[in-house]
Amino acid sequence: MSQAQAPAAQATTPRWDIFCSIVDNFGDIGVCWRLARQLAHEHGLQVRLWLDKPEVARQLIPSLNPALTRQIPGQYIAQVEICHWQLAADAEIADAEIADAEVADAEVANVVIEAFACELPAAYLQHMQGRRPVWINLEYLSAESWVDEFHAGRSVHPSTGLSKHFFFPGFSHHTGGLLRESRLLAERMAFQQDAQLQAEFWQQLGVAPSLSENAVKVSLFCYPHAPLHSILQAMAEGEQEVDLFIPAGHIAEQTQAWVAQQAAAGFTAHKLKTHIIPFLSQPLYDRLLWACELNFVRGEDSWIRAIWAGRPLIWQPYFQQEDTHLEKLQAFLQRYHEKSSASLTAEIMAAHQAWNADGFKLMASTPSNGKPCAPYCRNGRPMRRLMPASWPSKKIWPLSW
Ligand code: TRH
Repeated sequence: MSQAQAPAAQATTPRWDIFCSIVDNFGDIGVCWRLARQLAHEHGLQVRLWLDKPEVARQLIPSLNPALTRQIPGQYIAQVEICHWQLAADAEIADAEIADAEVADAEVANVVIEAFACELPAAYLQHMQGRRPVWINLEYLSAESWVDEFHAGRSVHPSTGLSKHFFFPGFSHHTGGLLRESRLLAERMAFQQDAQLQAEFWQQLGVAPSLSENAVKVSLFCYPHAPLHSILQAMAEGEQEVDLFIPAGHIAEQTQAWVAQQAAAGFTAHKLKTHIIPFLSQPLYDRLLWACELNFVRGEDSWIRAIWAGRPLIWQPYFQQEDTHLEKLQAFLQRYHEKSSASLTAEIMAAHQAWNADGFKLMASTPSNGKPCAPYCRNGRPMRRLMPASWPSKKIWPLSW
């Protein structure tokens, strides 16, 4: 089947629409794209993924047409129909109303997923009144215990009377759980037990000839405010050889600059070898996590993939106001180390604190023009992600609109 073709679907096959607004980074689209594929492949559903920034999504979905139009049908990739929509609430978009009208031409699905409270297009919402689909808001992941109480909560929309159900992913039986493909662990184990598969993987990345047998392999994916120089310095000065793999992006550039600085200062005979690799597809990124002995991950999706890799990890949560991210970090580490010895737990906690602490100081600072630091603001206003209007604090449940 060509990628552009729709998979043969029975008229009775339920259709699910997923609406994703890419606010920043890759987590929104990373989770939605993974979910869309899983619903289509493993559950045989007709899935349509609505996204608003094809040029960003393309990093994760390389065959996506960057000039994706707002037409229906959209582009079929991996059995998922991908369509373009634009956020009506975004003041930058002058033709938001037109976008709404086009979205409304689509038949409303049986199940509508609003990812991360992105707000459905007004016209689509209006059409939902007739069809009354199941409406689910997919929430952010947290290991905090309050999530148990709020998973599967419901809220009635004031003007349409439609119920919106809240799905909280999480780590306990009282939450929605975590996304994991049914064959993932078997594939991971096969890969980790097969030296040949791993050798082929390193070859594919183009780094095989420069790898050292004695080196520990580490992958690094983090936010720009992480204490990057400290970790590079520590690895360079340590006794253990390290092969460090950094996917292309801001951190890769900072690392290259650091390496150049070190070389200029004549400090080259150290234990750290850095490898800048391409930004990988999601399946290849999984392999990187499986192949490394330690993974630095961030946000939401790479964090979970590192857990599924079954290798030690250092997590950098997405920065949030009022240090909410620190509470998330603490909650996760407590859960993750429930069965670890006290000394191991203390060491892992200390490592996470060190990795996250410098960044926190930086983020608390404000540049001289008085505006909050990028990338946590857009157009001079704080991002919705950090200050959701309907959700002033994590403990206030948006049961009223
Ligand atoms: O990009 P992120 O920082 O996304 C974040 C978080 O999701 C956060 O919760 C959210 O509020 C914020 O975005 C807006 O980190 P995350 O979640 O790990 O997403 C990265 C995605 O990119 C993930 O699907 C893994 C994928 N990835 C690749 O496919 N290839 C790569 O080479 C790398 C480094 C990542």
